[in-house]
Amino acid sequence: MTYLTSNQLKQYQEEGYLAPIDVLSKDEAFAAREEIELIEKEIPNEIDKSGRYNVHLISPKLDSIVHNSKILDVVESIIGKNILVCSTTLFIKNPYEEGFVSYHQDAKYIGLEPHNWVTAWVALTDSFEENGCMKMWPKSHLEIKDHNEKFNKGNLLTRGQTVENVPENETKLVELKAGQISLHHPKIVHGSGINKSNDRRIGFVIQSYIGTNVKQTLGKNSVQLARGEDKFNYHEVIKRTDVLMSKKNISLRNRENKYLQEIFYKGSSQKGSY
Ligand SMILES: O=C(O)CCC(=O)C(=O)O
Repeated sequence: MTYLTSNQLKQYQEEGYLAPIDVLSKDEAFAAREEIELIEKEIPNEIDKSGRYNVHLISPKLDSIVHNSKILDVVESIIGKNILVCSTTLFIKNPYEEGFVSYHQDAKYIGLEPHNWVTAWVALTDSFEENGCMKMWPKSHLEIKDHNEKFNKGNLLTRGQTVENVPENETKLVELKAGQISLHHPKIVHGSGINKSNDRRIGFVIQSYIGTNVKQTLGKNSVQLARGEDKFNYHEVIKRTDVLMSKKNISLRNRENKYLQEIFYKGSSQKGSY
């Protein structure tokens, strides 16, 4: 078992994030990338834009990452031993596209309360400054900040949620090798720039691992039990998959993604493309 050390836990609690943590081999990360690229080839547009959510429901390789015991060990150190996974997002930045992520706090719009949850960002390719790795504003997780909704071009967030005036000189790059993960707090301010390299940058984001005591306050999220037991039963439980792109799982994923769209656009008069 590789639970977090007390120093790592202290760093997460004080700074609001922790990285890098070794989880997958390079080959395992590459195999997951290949499965994503196979889905992109076989069912064009299925997993881009608003289809980028919950791909683990149709991809056995992503499913096995979500339920990876090394990730669950470190997650357990933060949220306790009863762990649900409530959804995942692929953040893919292709070379020469405009995709970026404005500075934001996940807890502002995800609806999961209380904040007994943590996000694991899994690098399926190397992720570094030139290809637009994440940037964290350390210690910004102590309070929720105001966000503007910009719906701006290239912004990979649904509504272009933006915390303004983030002091760039205080932010830290989260550079990861393929197979490593970072963990971030629901309230840390984070974002990322565009990919200026010649290859794709692929982050598979488990967003998020939640304690069984966490409710969805803005709508509905189904979950999978990742570890322990659920005595609260707040959410519908859905099955894991061991079949690639099955019709049944594609329609389950579509239903789950509809729920997510309702959460992400709740109270918004405008709809973006994500
Ligand atoms: O992948 C990125 O660049 C940003 C991801 C993000 O905002 C998140 O994981 O919450």
